[in-house]
Amino acid sequence: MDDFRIHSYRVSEQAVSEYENSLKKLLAMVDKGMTLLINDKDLIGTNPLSVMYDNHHNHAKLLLTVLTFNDFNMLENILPWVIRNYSIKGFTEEYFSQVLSQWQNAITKYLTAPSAGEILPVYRWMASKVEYLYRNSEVISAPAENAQSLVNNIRDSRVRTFTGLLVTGKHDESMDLIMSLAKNRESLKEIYTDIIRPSMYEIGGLWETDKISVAHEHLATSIVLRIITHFYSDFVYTEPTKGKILVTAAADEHHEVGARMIADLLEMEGWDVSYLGADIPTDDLIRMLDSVRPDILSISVTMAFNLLQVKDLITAVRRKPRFNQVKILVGGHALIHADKARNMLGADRIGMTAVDTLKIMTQWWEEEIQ
Ligand code: B12
Repeated sequence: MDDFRIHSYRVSEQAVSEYENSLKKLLAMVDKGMTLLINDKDLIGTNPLSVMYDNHHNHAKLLLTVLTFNDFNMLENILPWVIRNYSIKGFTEEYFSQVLSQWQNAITKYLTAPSAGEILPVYRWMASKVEYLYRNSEVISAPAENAQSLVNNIRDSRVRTFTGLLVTGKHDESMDLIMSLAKNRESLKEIYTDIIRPSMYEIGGLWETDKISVAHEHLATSIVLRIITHFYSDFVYTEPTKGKILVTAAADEHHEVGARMIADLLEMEGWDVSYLGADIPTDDLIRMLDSVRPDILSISVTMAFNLLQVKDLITAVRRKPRFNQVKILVGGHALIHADKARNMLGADRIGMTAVDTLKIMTQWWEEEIQ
C-alpha cells in the first residue's frame, strides 16, 4: 500500500455513480454483517447499535462526497478524527478493520468489476491506516482528565470563563458575563467571533474526547442560542439600507450557530436578512428564493459529508434562469477539509470566517449589486 498515492488518485464518474446507486444495498449489507459479528465479539464497547449504524451512514455520505469530488485530502484529514472519536467511545481497533472489510465485500458484490476495481484501493488505503491511527491517537494514550481541568487550560480568560459556564450549564451567569461585555454592536460582533465561537469549538473538543456528554453539548448550544436571541432587539435589528440576503444552512446540516451569527452580523451591517436556520431541504429553499427574491444566498456547511448537498443546491439554483442574478456565498467549518471540493461547488465565492463574509458582501454591494 506504501506506493499508493491517495492525493493524486482519481475515480471515474461511472464508478462514483455505481457507488451512489448501490449505497443503500452496501449500507444494509455492512450493517447486517457488523450486527452479526457483534453478537460474538466485543467490537463497539457499551455503545448502542444505533451509534454504529450512525457511523456507517455518515461513512457512506462522506465517501460519496470524497469520491464525487475526487478530494482525497478530505478523507486523509477526516479519517484520523473518525478513528479517534469512535475509539474514545469504546470502538475497538478490530471494529475498524472488520467494518472496512465488510465495505469491501459489499462493493465487490454490488458494483461491476471495473468500478469495484477503482474504489477498492481507497478502502484498502483506509484499512492500511487503521493500526497506525488507532495506536497513535493522542487522546487514547492521554490520562483521563475531567472537563473542568481541560477548561482550565484554555488560554484566553474570557473563553475559559465562558466555556466553564457553558459546560456546567450556568445559563444566568453565562448571560451576565456576555451582558457585561456587550456594550454596543461592535463589542457584540467581537463577542460572537472571539468568545462564543471559540467556546463552542472547545465544547466540541470536550464532546469529541468524551469529557462531556451530548446532553452537555446540547445545553451549551441552547444557552448560546438564547443569549444570541436576547441581543437581537438591542443590537442586531437594524432598518435595512442594503440588499436582500437569504442565510441558510445546507440540507441535512444540523449546525445552526455559525449561520445564525452570519445572519446577525449581516443584519447589523444594514443588510435585509432572511434567516432560515439549519437543515433546509433543497426544494423548500428554491420556493423560498422565489418568495424572498434575494440578491445573495449565503450557505453555511459544517459537515464535509454535506458538501454534496451544497453542490446539488447550487446546481438546482443555477438551473433556473430567474435566479441568474443571485450571488452565492458558501462558508463554514466543512471547507477547512475541502481544498479541492470547495472549487467544485459552483459558488461565486467561498468564505471561511465572519470577517470574510462581511468583506465579500461589502465588495458585492459596492461593485455589483447597488
Ligand atoms: C453544537 C454542535 C452540534 C449540535 C448542533 C446544534 C445546533 N443547533 O446548531 C448537534 C448536536 C446537532 C451536532 C451534530 C453533529 N455533529 Co456537531 N458540533 C457542534 C459543535 C460543538 C459546535 C458548533 C458551533 O456552534 N460552532 C460555533 C460556530 C459559531 O462556529 P462555525 O459553525 O464554525 O461558524 C463560524 C465559521 O465557520 C464561519 N461560518 C459559518 N457558516 C458560514 C457561512 C458563510 C457563508 C461564511 C463566509 C462563513 C461561515 O463563521 C462562523 C462565525 O465565526 C462543533 C464543534 C466545532 N468545532 O464547531 C461540533 C462538530 C462540528 N460536530 C461534529 C460532529 C461529528 C457531529 C455529528 C456527526 C455527530 C454525530 N455523530 O451525530 C453530528 C452531525 C449532524 C449533521 N448532520 O449536521 C464534529 C465534526 C468533526 C469533523 N471532523 O468534521 C465537531 C467539530 C465536533 C468535534 N470536535 O468532533 N453538533
